[in-house]
Amino acid sequence: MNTPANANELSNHLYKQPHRRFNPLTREWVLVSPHRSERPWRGRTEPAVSPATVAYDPGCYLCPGNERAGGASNPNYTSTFVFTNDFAALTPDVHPPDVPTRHDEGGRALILAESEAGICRVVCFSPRHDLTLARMSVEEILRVVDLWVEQYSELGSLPYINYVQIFENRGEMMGCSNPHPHGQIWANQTIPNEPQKEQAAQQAYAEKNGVCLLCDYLQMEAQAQTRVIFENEHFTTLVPFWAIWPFEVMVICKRHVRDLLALDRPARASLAEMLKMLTTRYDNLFETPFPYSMGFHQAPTNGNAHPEWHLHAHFYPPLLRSATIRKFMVGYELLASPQRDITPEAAAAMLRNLSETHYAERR
Ligand code: H2U
Ligand code: ZN
Repeated sequence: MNTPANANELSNHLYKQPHRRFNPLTREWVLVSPHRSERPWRGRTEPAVSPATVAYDPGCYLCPGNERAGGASNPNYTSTFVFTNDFAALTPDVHPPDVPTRHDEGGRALILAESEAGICRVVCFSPRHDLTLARMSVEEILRVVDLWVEQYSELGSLPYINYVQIFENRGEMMGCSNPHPHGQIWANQTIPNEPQKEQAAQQAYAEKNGVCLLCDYLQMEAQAQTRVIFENEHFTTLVPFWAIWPFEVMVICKRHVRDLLALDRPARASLAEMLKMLTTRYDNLFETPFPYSMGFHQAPTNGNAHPEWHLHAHFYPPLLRSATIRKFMVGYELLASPQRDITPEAAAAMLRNLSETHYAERR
Protein backbone atom coordinates (compact mmCIF):
# COMPACT_ATOMS: atom_id res chain seq x y z
CA MET A 1 0.00 0.00 0.00
CA ASN A 2 1.15 3.49 -0.79
CA THR A 3 1.35 5.35 2.51
CA PRO A 4 1.70 9.12 2.11
CA ALA A 5 4.72 10.43 4.02
CA ASN A 6 3.76 13.98 4.98
CA ALA A 7 0.82 16.34 5.07
CA ASN A 8 1.54 17.71 1.62
CA GLU A 9 1.73 14.31 0.02
CA LEU A 10 -1.37 13.32 1.92
CA SER A 11 -3.38 16.18 0.48
CA ASN A 12 -2.08 15.57 -3.06
CA HIS A 13 -3.13 11.97 -2.67
CA LEU A 14 -6.52 12.96 -1.29
CA TYR A 15 -7.28 15.59 -3.93
CA LYS A 16 -6.73 13.17 -6.83
CA GLN A 17 -9.39 10.79 -5.55
CA PRO A 18 -13.10 11.28 -4.93
CA HIS A 19 -13.34 13.38 -1.80
CA ARG A 20 -15.63 15.87 -0.15
CA ARG A 21 -14.87 19.43 0.81
CA PHE A 22 -16.42 21.50 3.56
CA ASN A 23 -17.94 24.91 3.00
CA PRO A 24 -17.35 26.73 6.32
CA LEU A 25 -19.76 29.53 5.36
CA THR A 26 -22.80 27.30 4.91
CA ARG A 27 -21.44 24.32 6.87
CA GLU A 28 -22.37 22.03 3.99
CA TRP A 29 -20.26 19.56 2.00
CA VAL A 30 -19.57 19.25 -1.71
CA LEU A 31 -18.47 16.00 -3.40
CA VAL A 32 -15.44 16.40 -5.70
CA SER A 33 -14.75 13.74 -8.34
CA PRO A 34 -11.61 14.87 -10.20
CA HIS A 35 -11.27 11.61 -12.16
CA ARG A 36 -14.65 12.20 -13.83
CA SER A 37 -13.79 15.34 -15.76
CA GLU A 38 -12.74 13.36 -18.87
CA ARG A 39 -15.94 11.39 -19.25
CA PRO A 40 -17.77 11.62 -22.61
CA TRP A 41 -20.59 14.13 -22.79
CA ARG A 42 -23.95 13.10 -24.22
CA GLY A 43 -26.19 15.73 -22.66
CA ARG A 44 -28.01 18.57 -24.35
CA THR A 45 -26.35 21.70 -25.64
CA GLU A 46 -28.01 25.11 -25.55
CA PRO A 47 -28.09 27.53 -28.45
CA ALA A 48 -25.17 29.98 -28.17
CA VAL A 49 -26.26 33.47 -27.18
CA SER A 50 -25.16 36.38 -29.31
CA PRO A 51 -24.59 39.69 -27.52
CA ALA A 52 -27.00 42.61 -27.96
CA THR A 53 -25.71 44.87 -30.73
CA VAL A 54 -27.92 47.98 -30.61
CA ALA A 55 -27.17 50.78 -28.14
CA TYR A 56 -30.88 51.59 -27.92
CA ASP A 57 -33.76 49.14 -28.33
CA PRO A 58 -37.22 50.73 -28.69
CA GLY A 59 -38.79 47.51 -27.35
CA CYS A 60 -36.63 47.33 -24.21
CA TYR A 61 -38.33 48.18 -20.91
CA LEU A 62 -35.03 49.34 -19.41
CA CYS A 63 -33.75 51.67 -22.15
CA PRO A 64 -34.01 55.44 -21.40
CA GLY A 65 -37.33 57.06 -22.31
CA ASN A 66 -39.15 53.77 -22.86
CA GLU A 67 -42.41 52.69 -21.32
CA ARG A 68 -42.48 49.81 -18.87
CA ALA A 69 -45.22 47.29 -18.12
CA GLY A 70 -47.89 48.94 -16.03
CA GLY A 71 -47.55 52.30 -17.78
CA ALA A 72 -44.56 53.94 -16.02
CA SER A 73 -41.91 55.51 -18.27
CA ASN A 74 -38.15 55.58 -17.75
CA PRO A 75 -36.54 59.03 -17.66
CA ASN A 76 -33.85 59.84 -20.21
CA TYR A 77 -31.19 58.71 -17.74
CA THR A 78 -27.55 59.06 -18.73
CA SER A 79 -25.75 57.01 -16.08
CA THR A 80 -27.52 54.63 -13.68
CA PHE A 81 -31.23 54.42 -12.90
CA VAL A 82 -33.20 52.65 -10.17
CA PHE A 83 -36.95 51.99 -9.97
CA THR A 84 -39.38 49.88 -7.94
CA ASN A 85 -39.96 46.53 -9.63
CA ASP A 86 -43.33 46.63 -11.42
CA PHE A 87 -43.85 42.97 -10.49
CA ALA A 88 -42.34 43.11 -7.00
CA ALA A 89 -42.16 39.84 -5.06
CA LEU A 90 -42.18 41.83 -1.82
CA THR A 91 -44.25 44.88 -0.97
CA PRO A 92 -44.12 47.32 1.96
CA ASP A 93 -47.90 47.35 2.44
CA VAL A 94 -47.97 44.33 4.75
CA HIS A 95 -49.69 45.24 8.02
CA PRO A 96 -48.15 45.95 10.39
CA PRO A 97 -44.86 46.07 8.42
CA ASP A 98 -42.46 45.94 11.36
CA VAL A 99 -44.16 43.20 13.41
CA PRO A 100 -44.52 39.95 11.50
CA THR A 101 -47.87 38.24 11.75
CA ARG A 102 -47.28 34.60 12.63
CA HIS A 103 -49.51 31.58 12.37
CA ASP A 104 -48.44 28.26 13.84
CA GLU A 105 -51.18 25.69 13.53
CA GLY A 106 -51.07 23.33 16.50
CA GLY A 107 -48.02 25.13 17.92
CA ARG A 108 -45.54 22.51 16.62
CA ALA A 109 -44.05 24.47 13.74
CA LEU A 110 -45.38 22.02 11.16
CA ILE A 111 -47.79 24.37 9.53
CA LEU A 112 -46.07 27.65 10.15
CA ALA A 113 -46.37 30.94 8.27
CA GLU A 114 -45.16 34.49 8.77
CA SER A 115 -45.94 37.74 7.00
CA GLU A 116 -43.04 39.31 5.13
CA ALA A 117 -42.76 42.97 4.17
CA GLY A 118 -40.18 44.25 1.73
CA ILE A 119 -39.18 46.27 -1.29
CA CYS A 120 -37.93 45.12 -4.72
CA ARG A 121 -36.04 47.43 -7.02
CA VAL A 122 -34.46 47.16 -10.45
CA VAL A 123 -31.11 48.86 -11.08
CA CYS A 124 -30.05 49.82 -14.62
CA PHE A 125 -26.25 49.81 -14.82
CA SER A 126 -26.04 51.90 -17.99
CA PRO A 127 -28.30 53.64 -20.50
CA ARG A 128 -26.58 51.56 -23.21
CA HIS A 129 -28.60 48.47 -24.13
CA ASP A 130 -25.56 46.69 -25.63
CA LEU A 131 -23.13 46.99 -22.70
CA THR A 132 -22.37 44.57 -19.87
CA LEU A 133 -20.18 45.09 -16.78
CA ALA A 134 -17.27 43.63 -18.80
CA ARG A 135 -17.73 46.21 -21.56
CA MET A 136 -18.23 49.22 -19.25
CA SER A 137 -15.33 51.37 -18.07
CA VAL A 138 -14.15 51.10 -14.45
CA GLU A 139 -15.50 54.63 -13.94
CA GLU A 140 -18.93 53.59 -15.20
CA ILE A 141 -18.91 50.51 -12.98
CA LEU A 142 -17.92 52.73 -10.05
CA ARG A 143 -21.23 54.59 -10.50
CA VAL A 144 -23.02 51.26 -10.17
CA VAL A 145 -21.05 50.55 -6.97
CA ASP A 146 -22.04 54.01 -5.68
CA LEU A 147 -25.67 53.25 -6.42
CA TRP A 148 -25.47 49.90 -4.60
CA VAL A 149 -23.99 51.69 -1.57
CA GLU A 150 -26.75 54.33 -1.61
CA GLN A 151 -29.46 51.70 -1.96
CA TYR A 152 -28.05 49.54 0.83
CA SER A 153 -27.98 52.62 3.05
CA GLU A 154 -31.44 53.92 2.11
CA LEU A 155 -33.26 50.59 2.25
CA GLY A 156 -31.32 49.34 5.26
CA SER A 157 -32.29 52.39 7.30
CA LEU A 158 -36.01 51.65 6.99
CA PRO A 159 -37.24 50.25 10.31
CA TYR A 160 -38.84 47.15 8.80
CA ILE A 161 -35.92 46.29 6.48
CA ASN A 162 -33.44 43.98 8.16
CA TYR A 163 -31.62 42.55 5.18
CA VAL A 164 -30.75 43.97 1.74
CA GLN A 165 -29.87 41.54 -1.06
CA ILE A 166 -28.14 43.15 -4.06
CA PHE A 167 -27.80 40.82 -7.06
CA GLU A 168 -27.49 40.47 -10.79
CA ASN A 169 -28.98 37.73 -12.95
CA ARG A 170 -27.28 37.65 -16.29
CA GLY A 171 -28.15 35.68 -19.39
CA GLU A 172 -31.17 33.78 -20.63
CA MET A 173 -29.73 30.62 -19.11
CA MET A 174 -30.20 32.20 -15.67
CA GLY A 175 -33.74 33.26 -16.46
CA CYS A 176 -32.81 36.85 -17.17
CA SER A 177 -35.31 38.22 -19.62
CA ASN A 178 -33.41 41.23 -20.94
CA PRO A 179 -29.79 41.77 -22.12
CA HIS A 180 -29.90 45.43 -21.01
CA PRO A 181 -27.28 45.63 -18.20
CA HIS A 182 -29.22 45.58 -14.92
CA GLY A 183 -29.46 44.05 -11.50
CA GLN A 184 -32.00 43.85 -8.74
CA ILE A 185 -32.30 44.58 -5.05
CA TRP A 186 -34.68 42.77 -2.75
CA ALA A 187 -34.85 44.14 0.76
CA ASN A 188 -36.93 42.53 3.46
CA GLN A 189 -37.86 42.03 7.03
CA THR A 190 -36.14 38.72 7.78
CA ILE A 191 -32.66 37.45 6.98
CA PRO A 192 -33.07 34.99 4.07
CA ASN A 193 -31.71 31.41 4.14
CA GLU A 194 -28.25 31.82 2.57
CA PRO A 195 -27.10 34.89 4.51
CA GLN A 196 -28.66 33.34 7.62
CA LYS A 197 -26.43 30.26 7.27
CA GLU A 198 -23.37 32.46 6.68
CA GLN A 199 -24.22 34.64 9.63
CA ALA A 200 -24.48 31.65 12.00
CA ALA A 201 -21.19 30.19 10.69
CA GLN A 202 -19.29 33.48 10.90
CA GLN A 203 -20.62 34.15 14.39
CA ALA A 204 -19.70 30.68 15.65
CA TYR A 205 -16.23 30.87 14.07
CA ALA A 206 -15.51 34.28 15.59
CA GLU A 207 -16.69 33.13 19.03
CA LYS A 208 -14.56 29.98 18.90
CA ASN A 209 -11.37 31.38 17.35
CA GLY A 210 -11.48 35.06 18.22
CA VAL A 211 -10.90 35.99 14.57
CA CYS A 212 -13.03 36.44 11.47
CA LEU A 213 -13.69 33.37 9.32
CA LEU A 214 -13.05 35.07 5.97
CA CYS A 215 -10.02 37.02 7.27
CA ASP A 216 -8.51 33.68 8.27
CA TYR A 217 -9.52 32.03 4.99
CA LEU A 218 -8.06 34.86 2.89
CA GLN A 219 -4.76 34.49 4.68
CA MET A 220 -4.63 30.77 3.91
CA GLU A 221 -5.54 31.34 0.26
CA ALA A 222 -2.88 34.04 -0.06
CA GLN A 223 -0.33 31.49 1.07
CA ALA A 224 -1.60 28.63 -1.11
CA GLN A 225 -2.12 30.84 -4.22
CA THR A 226 -3.63 27.89 -6.10
CA ARG A 227 -7.19 29.20 -6.06
CA VAL A 228 -6.55 32.95 -6.21
CA ILE A 229 -7.36 34.31 -9.68
CA PHE A 230 -6.23 37.87 -9.07
CA GLU A 231 -6.12 40.57 -6.46
CA ASN A 232 -5.88 44.33 -6.33
CA GLU A 233 -5.41 46.77 -3.50
CA HIS A 234 -8.69 46.08 -1.70
CA PHE A 235 -10.13 42.83 -3.08
CA THR A 236 -9.15 39.21 -3.75
CA THR A 237 -10.95 37.16 -6.39
CA LEU A 238 -10.72 33.39 -6.01
CA VAL A 239 -12.42 30.08 -6.68
CA PRO A 240 -13.37 28.98 -3.16
CA PHE A 241 -12.01 25.63 -2.00
CA TRP A 242 -15.61 24.43 -1.62
CA ALA A 243 -17.03 25.80 -4.91
CA ILE A 244 -20.02 23.92 -6.31
CA TRP A 245 -20.38 25.48 -9.77
CA PRO A 246 -17.50 24.83 -12.23
CA PHE A 247 -16.40 28.47 -12.39
CA GLU A 248 -17.89 29.72 -9.14
CA VAL A 249 -15.98 32.68 -7.72
CA MET A 250 -15.88 34.80 -4.59
CA VAL A 251 -14.76 38.41 -4.50
CA ILE A 252 -13.65 39.12 -0.94
CA CYS A 253 -12.73 42.43 0.63
CA LYS A 254 -9.18 42.25 1.99
CA ARG A 255 -10.01 44.45 4.97
CA HIS A 256 -12.45 43.24 7.59
CA VAL A 257 -15.51 45.36 6.77
CA ARG A 258 -19.07 44.30 7.40
CA ASP A 259 -20.80 46.05 4.51
CA LEU A 260 -20.54 48.22 1.40
CA LEU A 261 -20.97 51.39 3.50
CA ALA A 262 -17.51 50.79 4.98
CA LEU A 263 -15.82 51.13 1.57
CA ASP A 264 -14.13 54.48 0.97
CA ARG A 265 -13.57 55.87 -2.56
CA PRO A 266 -10.37 53.93 -3.27
CA ALA A 267 -11.98 50.69 -2.07
CA ARG A 268 -15.09 51.28 -4.18
CA ALA A 269 -12.88 51.93 -7.22
CA SER A 270 -10.95 48.77 -6.40
CA LEU A 271 -14.21 46.82 -6.37
CA ALA A 272 -15.27 48.31 -9.71
CA GLU A 273 -11.91 47.33 -11.20
CA MET A 274 -12.23 43.81 -9.83
CA LEU A 275 -15.72 43.40 -11.31
CA LYS A 276 -14.42 44.43 -14.71
CA MET A 277 -11.42 42.10 -14.46
CA LEU A 278 -13.56 39.12 -13.50
CA THR A 279 -16.45 39.63 -15.94
CA THR A 280 -13.97 40.13 -18.81
CA ARG A 281 -12.26 36.81 -17.99
CA TYR A 282 -15.65 35.15 -17.71
CA ASP A 283 -16.68 36.36 -21.19
CA ASN A 284 -13.30 35.33 -22.60
CA LEU A 285 -13.49 31.81 -21.18
CA PHE A 286 -15.85 30.51 -23.88
CA GLU A 287 -15.93 33.71 -25.98
CA THR A 288 -19.56 34.26 -25.13
CA PRO A 289 -21.55 36.62 -22.87
CA PHE A 290 -21.02 34.51 -19.76
CA PRO A 291 -24.23 33.89 -17.79
CA TYR A 292 -24.21 34.04 -13.99
CA SER A 293 -26.03 35.03 -10.85
CA MET A 294 -23.96 37.24 -8.61
CA GLY A 295 -24.68 39.09 -5.41
CA PHE A 296 -23.22 40.61 -2.28
CA HIS A 297 -23.42 39.11 1.17
CA GLN A 298 -23.05 41.66 3.94
CA ALA A 299 -24.28 42.53 7.41
CA PRO A 300 -28.02 42.55 8.09
CA THR A 301 -29.51 46.02 8.64
CA ASN A 302 -31.35 45.13 11.85
CA GLY A 303 -29.48 47.64 14.01
CA ASN A 304 -27.05 45.15 15.56
CA ALA A 305 -23.29 45.68 15.26
CA HIS A 306 -22.61 42.41 13.41
CA PRO A 307 -18.81 42.42 13.82
CA GLU A 308 -18.75 38.82 12.55
CA TRP A 309 -19.75 39.84 9.03
CA HIS A 310 -17.13 40.11 6.29
CA LEU A 311 -18.25 41.71 3.00
CA HIS A 312 -17.99 39.51 -0.09
CA ALA A 313 -19.67 38.71 -3.38
CA HIS A 314 -20.51 35.30 -4.86
CA PHE A 315 -20.62 34.55 -8.58
CA TYR A 316 -22.54 31.41 -9.54
CA PRO A 317 -22.20 30.71 -13.29
CA PRO A 318 -23.87 27.63 -14.83
CA LEU A 319 -21.51 26.96 -17.77
CA LEU A 320 -19.38 23.82 -17.66
CA ARG A 321 -17.25 23.29 -20.74
CA SER A 322 -18.40 25.53 -23.58
CA ALA A 323 -20.74 28.39 -24.40
CA THR A 324 -23.54 25.88 -24.78
CA ILE A 325 -22.87 23.10 -22.27
CA ARG A 326 -24.07 23.84 -18.80
CA LYS A 327 -24.07 22.08 -15.50
CA PHE A 328 -27.42 21.03 -14.08
CA MET A 329 -27.99 20.55 -10.38
CA VAL A 330 -30.04 17.35 -10.71
CA GLY A 331 -30.16 13.75 -9.55
CA TYR A 332 -27.70 13.12 -6.74
CA GLU A 333 -27.12 16.83 -6.32
CA LEU A 334 -30.78 17.58 -5.85
CA LEU A 335 -31.39 14.61 -3.61
CA ALA A 336 -28.13 14.19 -1.74
CA SER A 337 -25.24 16.64 -2.17
CA PRO A 338 -23.71 18.96 -4.79
CA GLN A 339 -20.89 17.40 -6.81
CA ARG A 340 -18.23 18.71 -9.18
CA ASP A 341 -15.71 17.14 -11.57
CA ILE A 342 -13.29 19.92 -12.52
CA THR A 343 -11.41 20.94 -9.36
CA PRO A 344 -11.52 24.52 -8.03
CA GLU A 345 -7.71 24.66 -8.53
CA ALA A 346 -8.05 23.75 -12.23
CA ALA A 347 -10.89 26.26 -12.70
CA ALA A 348 -8.83 29.02 -11.04
CA ALA A 349 -5.85 28.28 -13.30
CA MET A 350 -8.07 28.48 -16.40
CA LEU A 351 -9.58 31.82 -15.36
CA ARG A 352 -6.19 33.23 -14.33
CA ASN A 353 -4.59 32.51 -17.70
CA LEU A 354 -7.16 34.31 -19.84
CA SER A 355 -6.53 37.58 -21.68
CA GLU A 356 -7.38 40.83 -19.90
CA THR A 357 -8.76 42.22 -23.19
CA HIS A 358 -12.39 41.37 -23.93
CA TYR A 359 -12.72 38.99 -26.90
CA ALA A 360 -15.08 41.38 -28.69
CA GLU A 361 -12.40 44.08 -28.59
CA ARG A 362 -9.74 41.78 -30.01
CA ARG A 363 -11.63 41.06 -33.21
P1 H2U B 1 -34.30 39.78 -14.59
O1 H2U B 1 -33.11 40.57 -14.19
O2 H2U B 1 -34.35 38.44 -13.91
O3 H2U B 1 -34.50 39.69 -16.07
O4 H2U B 1 -35.56 40.57 -14.06
C1 H2U B 1 -35.89 41.87 -14.46
C2 H2U B 1 -36.95 42.41 -13.51
O5 H2U B 1 -37.59 43.51 -14.14
C3 H2U B 1 -38.02 41.40 -13.17
O6 H2U B 1 -37.98 41.17 -11.79
C4 H2U B 1 -38.94 43.54 -13.73
C5 H2U B 1 -39.31 42.09 -13.59
O7 H2U B 1 -40.30 41.94 -12.60
N1 H2U B 1 -39.70 44.29 -14.71
C6 H2U B 1 -40.27 45.51 -14.34
O8 H2U B 1 -40.15 45.91 -13.19
N2 H2U B 1 -40.93 46.26 -15.26
C7 H2U B 1 -41.13 45.87 -16.57
O9 H2U B 1 -41.71 46.60 -17.35
C8 H2U B 1 -40.66 44.54 -17.01
C9 H2U B 1 -39.85 43.75 -16.04
ZN1 ZN C 1 -32.35 48.43 -23.23
